[in-house]
Amino acid sequence: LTQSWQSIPHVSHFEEAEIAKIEKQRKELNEISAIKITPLAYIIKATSLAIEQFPLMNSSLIDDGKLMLKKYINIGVAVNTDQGLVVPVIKDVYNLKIGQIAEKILEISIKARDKKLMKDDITGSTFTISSLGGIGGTGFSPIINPPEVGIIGVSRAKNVVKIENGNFIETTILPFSLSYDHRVINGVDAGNFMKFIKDILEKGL
Ligand code: CAO
Repeated sequence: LTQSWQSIPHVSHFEEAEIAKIEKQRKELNEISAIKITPLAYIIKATSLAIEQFPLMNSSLIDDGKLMLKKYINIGVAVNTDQGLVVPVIKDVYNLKIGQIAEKILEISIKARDKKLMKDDITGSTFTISSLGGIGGTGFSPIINPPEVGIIGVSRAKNVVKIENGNFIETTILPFSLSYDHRVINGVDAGNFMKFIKDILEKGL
């Protein structure tokens, strides 16, 4: 992380999504699901859909200054353990449904906390997500996980009241951020990528 921070010009972009629709769906799913589905499953799915549209986000800058674009989407998920932070990987996220992603989150976090992660579990990520949503916070700037070029940080959703057509309506707002390598990603691409994720989360999955 020190090397990442010292060698990659990081820029952070902050966004918010109104997630009332997916929160409703998540609560309904949780009533019939054997495992708990958290907002993170939706964010992982939305990110994989956005990466497909913004392939630069799924690239690596290699030594001779060339970019390697990957055709697979593997999402690293930062997991907090007694021993510190580890980043197991959920592979081929693009093909997984929300329930399957939730199962994978549970599986990797149990393995991480039981110190049972194997080499294959922690290698091959193409983009990382760090969620502090279970704890709190309104936004943070995560450090890029090299050789990736972007990382999303998820903060805690909160219920707010908005005014729509003169009426007060309760809704839920999720703050999330992107740190990106400014040698590879420009601000407009980052803004469009985040807007794409916001739109997916707002429309529902
Ligand atoms: N907004 C509101 N509530 C949220 C939320 C969000 N963005 N994200 C999670 N929650 C809720 C969950 O729904 C759950 O609620 P209930 O207890 O009522 O069911 C609770 O918070 C706890 O969620 P969780 O943290 O156990 O589950 P998760 O899927 O969100 O995250 C994991 C799993 C493994 C990523 C997480 O436990 C973890 O380790 N996070 C720390 C990562 C970290 O250290 N990042 C910093 C790295 S430095 O960049």
